[in-house]
Amino acid sequence: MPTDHHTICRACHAACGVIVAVDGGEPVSVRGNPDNPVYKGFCCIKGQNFAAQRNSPTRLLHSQKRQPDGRYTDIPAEQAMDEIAAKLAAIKGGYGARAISLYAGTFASAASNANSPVNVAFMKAIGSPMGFSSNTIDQPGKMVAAALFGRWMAPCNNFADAEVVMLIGLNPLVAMSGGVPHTNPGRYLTDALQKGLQLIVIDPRRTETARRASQHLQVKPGNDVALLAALLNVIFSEGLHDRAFVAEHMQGVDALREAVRPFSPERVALACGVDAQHIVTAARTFANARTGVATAGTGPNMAGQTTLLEYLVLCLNSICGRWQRAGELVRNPPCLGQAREYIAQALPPTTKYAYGFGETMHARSIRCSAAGMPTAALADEILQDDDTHRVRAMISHGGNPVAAWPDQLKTIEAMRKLDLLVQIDVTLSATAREADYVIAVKHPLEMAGMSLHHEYLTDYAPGFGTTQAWAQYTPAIVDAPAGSDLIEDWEFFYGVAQRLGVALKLVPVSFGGSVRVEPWPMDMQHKPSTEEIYAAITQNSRIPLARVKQIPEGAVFAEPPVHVAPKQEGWKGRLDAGNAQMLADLAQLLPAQAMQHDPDRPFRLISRRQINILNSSGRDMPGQTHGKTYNPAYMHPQDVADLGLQQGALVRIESDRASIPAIVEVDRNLRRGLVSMTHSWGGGPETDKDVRNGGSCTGRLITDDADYEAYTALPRMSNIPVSVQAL
Ligand SMILES: Nc1nc2c(c(=O)[nH]1)N[C@H]1C(S)=C(S)[C@@H](COP(=O)(O)OP(=O)(O)OC[C@H]3O[C@@H](n4cnc5c(=O)[nH]c(N)nc54)[C@H](O)[C@@H]3O)O[C@H]1N2
Ligand SMILES: Nc1nc2c(c(=O)[nH]1)N[C@H]1C(S)=C(S)[C@@H](COP(=O)(O)OP(=O)(O)OC[C@H]3O[C@@H](n4cnc5c(=O)[nH]c(N)nc54)[C@H](O)[C@@H]3O)O[C@H]1N2
Ligand code: SF4
Ligand SMILES: [Mo]
Repeated sequence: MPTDHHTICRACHAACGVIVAVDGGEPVSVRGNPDNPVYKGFCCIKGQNFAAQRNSPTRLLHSQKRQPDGRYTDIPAEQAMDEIAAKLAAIKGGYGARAISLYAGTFASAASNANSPVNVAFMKAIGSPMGFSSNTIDQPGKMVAAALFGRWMAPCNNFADAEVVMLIGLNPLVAMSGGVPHTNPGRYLTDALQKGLQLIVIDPRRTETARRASQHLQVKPGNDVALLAALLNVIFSEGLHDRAFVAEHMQGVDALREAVRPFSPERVALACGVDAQHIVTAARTFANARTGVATAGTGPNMAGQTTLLEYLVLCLNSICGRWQRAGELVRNPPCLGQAREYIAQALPPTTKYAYGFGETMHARSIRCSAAGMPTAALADEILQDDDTHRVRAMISHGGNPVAAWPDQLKTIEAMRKLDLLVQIDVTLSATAREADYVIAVKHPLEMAGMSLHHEYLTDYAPGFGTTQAWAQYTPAIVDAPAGSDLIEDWEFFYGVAQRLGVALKLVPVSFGGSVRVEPWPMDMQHKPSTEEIYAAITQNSRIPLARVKQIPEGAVFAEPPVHVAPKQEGWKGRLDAGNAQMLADLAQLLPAQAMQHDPDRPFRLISRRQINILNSSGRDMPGQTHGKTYNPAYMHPQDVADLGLQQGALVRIESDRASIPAIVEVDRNLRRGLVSMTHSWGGGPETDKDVRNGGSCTGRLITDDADYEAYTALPRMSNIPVSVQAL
């Protein structure tokens, strides 16, 4: 008879509280918990396959070592750590610690909250500044813009209180990421619409979310900065902004007003391919509501100017006063994160730490930004000719560079040039197939877990996070499979540090500043437990971990209620809407605005996500793919017909950088002239012949060193000019 256990799904960052049925020590199924007051029974198709992922025949049960002939053989984890430590010591001795890099991807933080703090401590202990993450190939402008703009010391209007929500290129009903609470977005959106929420969606595709919008601007991609400037222009010229908030808490607003003046709705409407009146209506709807929030997603962030885009989003929210004021209830304070004081006042910009500080990359002379080291420049750092300075080793932790980094061909070349590539993974992923060692790690169901990563979402940007203070802890639900040799991810970093003779100190996790812990020196003689790491990183939490542990199904920790305190006397901090660099970038935009149509590259490839797959994970799960083992190239039916093609046709999609094979599928919800595809499918070019059984990698179409953002090195990863030809 199966027994039910409460746990946290960690198949993505949403941390849903779910129920797993266990039979004979094996997880058999996962379902939502209808009694969960926040997730309300939610469990998406990926979550429903969480047990199947644990039991998957494609899962690695032993670490792997690549042999000279390219085959992989099992290697005991302890021996792998011995050999890797010896190689890292030699590289560090010969070329310095900077030659050793870390790349932390999606599952470095999603699988268990114990892992990231230890990998960060590891890099610090060996003395290498070359720690990278997927954050800088995502929406890095969010952090850079916040540093340039300043931060309100209380949350933005919560979704639960919002009269209007503006979503600029994000699709929460599929991504469970932001814009609508990730804790069951369909349900929250339905309830809010019933209560009268005005939903404005700006997206070239009539997405699942756009279909429920009060207003959908089906724009051409890549014009969102201009569109935001036009929205600001309308709001200023019609005097719809929150004058009192602007006067008391902002500076630079006159400069912003001047800078957006040339962006008339008519002019921008032409570039966006929408009706000018619709832009005016969107601006009025947003500004006239009493509460609300505007949020941008990956689509527009990847279309060229992530920082300027996010800066204007902050300007839009702020001139409309979309921040919580003194006396208001904070609905979603941290639980396992540190208690903090919310105050109705502005922290001034920290421009010095926005971009251009810290370690310099040889490639393109780009430096660290508030979003971290620029991942898109790491391949060049590995490939550079200067033999004494190049990066020679990389530990890739829970990410998949070959599938996810921009410029796949260069990435593969870089992976092959490394003296040492270690991939920490649960399966033989595309990057694992290039690695010298693959460290096989436990599945989340085999590890204790906390919902801390769901709290990080709240801190990510305005419009992210949920409506209640939710927290959950789960013990490991099952053991690792019999006969396996698996470790937790953090144990790898700890084990290698021990062998290198360096001491690890857990440093504050600073994702949006949610968790501040006292540095905690790890005992390097006697290995601490995961529980001790959890205790250390939650040492100043608002709700003691011990209390959260008492309620296995998780709970809302609303008591004592947290309110926003009034502005402190004499406080001078202001949000800066007049950053000179940002406004100069905006001025530059005008001449380039109407991007020329190129007859050789008549289509634009844009990004999207699919509900059943998370980036590159899950493509080997029959319960998730239901036989569709590729990522279609979605196009408007008329475009397909004009090319003389049909649904299911095999085509070559070519950019200025490279080409990929793909399978066409019609999508009536798209604008014409677009190809809409999910990313991170497919392997290298050698897998192209099997596109129907593995898909194709849009990252190969991206150039990482020609068209990139100056502050974060984020290349243009969406709105890529391409051609489409029958194959
Ligand atoms: N062209 C294009 N490229 C993109 C994007 C795009 O929209 N278009 N999006 C970008 C974005 S937003 C992001 S965040 C990045 C993502 O970039 P990455 O994080 O590098 O890519 P993922 O595919 O999420 O990699 C997850 C890896 O973790 C492994 N894994 C799965 N479960 C576990 C586990 O429990 N433990 C461990 N240790 N590993 C596990 C998977 O097998 C896989 O190898 O991609 C970016 N790349
Ligand atoms: N099921 C599932 N969930 C996921 C992921 C996944 O792979 N699968 N990935 C996770 C990750 S890593 C992230 S970062 C989040 C991302 O979450 P989101 O940012 O919500 O990602 P998408 O669902 O791809 O939505 C991007 C939207 O931008 C639109 N778009 C493309 N180009 C433009 C443009 O130039 N302008 C405008 N206005 N819109 C444009 C696309 O049509 C698409 O609808 O999702 C996370 N959640
Ligand atoms: S949204 Fe994410 S956490 Fe929730 S069930 Fe789906 S995969 Fe799991
Ligand atoms: Mo992402």
